[in-house]
Amino acid sequence: MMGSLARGAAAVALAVSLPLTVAHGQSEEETAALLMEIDALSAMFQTYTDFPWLEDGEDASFVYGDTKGIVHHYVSEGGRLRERWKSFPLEGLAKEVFAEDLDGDGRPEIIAYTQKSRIYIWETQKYELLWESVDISERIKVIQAMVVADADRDPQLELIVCGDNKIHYIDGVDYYVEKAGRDFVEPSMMLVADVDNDLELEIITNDGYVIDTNTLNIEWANDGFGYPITLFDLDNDGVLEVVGESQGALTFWDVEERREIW
Ligand SMILES: [Ca+2]
Ligand SMILES: [Ca+2]
Ligand SMILES: [Ca+2]
Ligand SMILES: [Ca+2]
Repeated sequence: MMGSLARGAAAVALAVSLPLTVAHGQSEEETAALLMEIDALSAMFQTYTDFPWLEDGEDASFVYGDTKGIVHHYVSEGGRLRERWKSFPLEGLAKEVFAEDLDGDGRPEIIAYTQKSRIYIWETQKYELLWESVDISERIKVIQAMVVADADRDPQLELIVCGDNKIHYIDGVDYYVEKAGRDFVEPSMMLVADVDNDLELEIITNDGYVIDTNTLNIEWANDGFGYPITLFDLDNDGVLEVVGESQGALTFWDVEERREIW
């Protein structure tokens, strides 16, 4: 019973982490075949993200970083995959890729960071490089994890970076470090959500910390949430629980009540 719940929840977690955009008007078989193809790719590449913008005629769109340090943007038209763009070889292999609208014009930018702590941002009309973090890479030697979210009081998205074991906010429009925390954390994955129902967002690091998004101080800590982590409202009370996997089993934490609930 435990096993089937764990599998079900894992499927939910996977669906949450891969919100594919598939257009209407395709046959079910075409869609199924395409999804299988994309699933195979997403399983192969850790550095994979859905691209939440479709041009006319496109059924699906995603971005991945390959094992040679090149980022690719693939689209599917009529059930066929086509590479729309690829980057130059990055300084280091991409550790993670994101597609988020940083400048608020409706169209996502492609964001990648590498094992050599270099961050790249491209716009996606002409794929011009908007930023390469040469200065910040001199200051931050190792980027452990990144998440893109609007976590502070300015209306734009921030790049929330754990670099050299401290949380940093990098402005998503002007690309400077606007805030840095002092508490030591060591995540390989982070999430941003209101997990304690105080109407303020928290940063959740998979190594077990819940961090205030204003002060960047640790609010609560446990021995670790596991890896990967995701969010799921298990008890259906409208507040997300933190879900983490360790050694094949899922654990759910209610951060509001500061306890494990499953
Ligand atoms: Ca944009
Ligand atoms: Ca913001
Ligand atoms: Ca909160
Ligand atoms: Ca809940």
